[in-house]
Amino acid sequence: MQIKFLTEYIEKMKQNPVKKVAAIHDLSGFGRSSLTVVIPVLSSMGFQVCPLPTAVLSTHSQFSDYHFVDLTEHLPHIMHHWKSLNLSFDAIYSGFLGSSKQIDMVVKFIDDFSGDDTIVLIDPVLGDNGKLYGPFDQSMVDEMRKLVSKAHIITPNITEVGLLLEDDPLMIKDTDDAINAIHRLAAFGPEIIVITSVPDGAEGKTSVIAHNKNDERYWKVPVDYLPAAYPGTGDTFASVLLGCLLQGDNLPMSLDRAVHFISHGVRSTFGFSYDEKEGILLEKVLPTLNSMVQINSYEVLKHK
Ligand code: PXL
Repeated sequence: MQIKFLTEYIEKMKQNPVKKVAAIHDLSGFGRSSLTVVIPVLSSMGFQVCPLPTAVLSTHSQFSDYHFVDLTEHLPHIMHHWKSLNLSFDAIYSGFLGSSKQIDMVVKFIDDFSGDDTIVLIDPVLGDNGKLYGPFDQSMVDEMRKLVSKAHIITPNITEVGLLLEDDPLMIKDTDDAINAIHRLAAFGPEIIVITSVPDGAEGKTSVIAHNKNDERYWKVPVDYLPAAYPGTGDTFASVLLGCLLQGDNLPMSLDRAVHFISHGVRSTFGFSYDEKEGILLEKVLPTLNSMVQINSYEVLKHK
């Protein structure tokens, strides 16, 4: 009986010994964002990352004069080849897209490459600090709402929430504003909404606020704020969050691990006078990703 079980187990493992994540993001050669953080984070958490690159850039768009190669026309060919290989993924995870035309392609990707248990995480990358990112225009915002409605989980920052809701990109000033925004975003359909960089009433704090429609609970993870803005931390945060969920952690533990990993990365970098545009010193903190959680700060919020 046990031998039969083990044989069946090994047979099953052979089909998918390592979970696969389709990562639909750009490849920026310098500056630690998108695929250059998504791949190391998820690989070191034990997952195979299969990149579907949306654009190739010399650097992310916070540098000036970057070179941008839009890969929109190549996406259908890559998808066609992957389909012929009968691929499916344990997670489909999108971030920065090369053009608004790619949204319909990513919607099709989700329909074509999801299995029964596939997690769909959409990071609706649109902007930060109250502004759209340089390469985008309003069509990206309008199309992004479609993609958000296909997600199980979304991870917007406060600017992206304002843009998605056609509201002031600086509308979220505290936890209550974030909860109100979550009510409005829930109408788009995602089960789990995670809002990052929410200002916290407490002096010198910032929070992640999250809601799970299924159990109707709200979570808050506060962390000390440092006066620095490192591009790519949203990508790192969403990657760690996804990795924790794929490893089987519950939502608040996953939020805790992701928030405190970023905080550790920011502190490790802030101590040097390092050019913020280059991102956090990910390589210094990556090995801590799989160590036991040392700091916990999640709170459950009482809410009607
Ligand atoms: O981290 C978001 C991001 C991803 N990719 C590119 C970016 C940015 C933010 O600036 O420019 C190319």
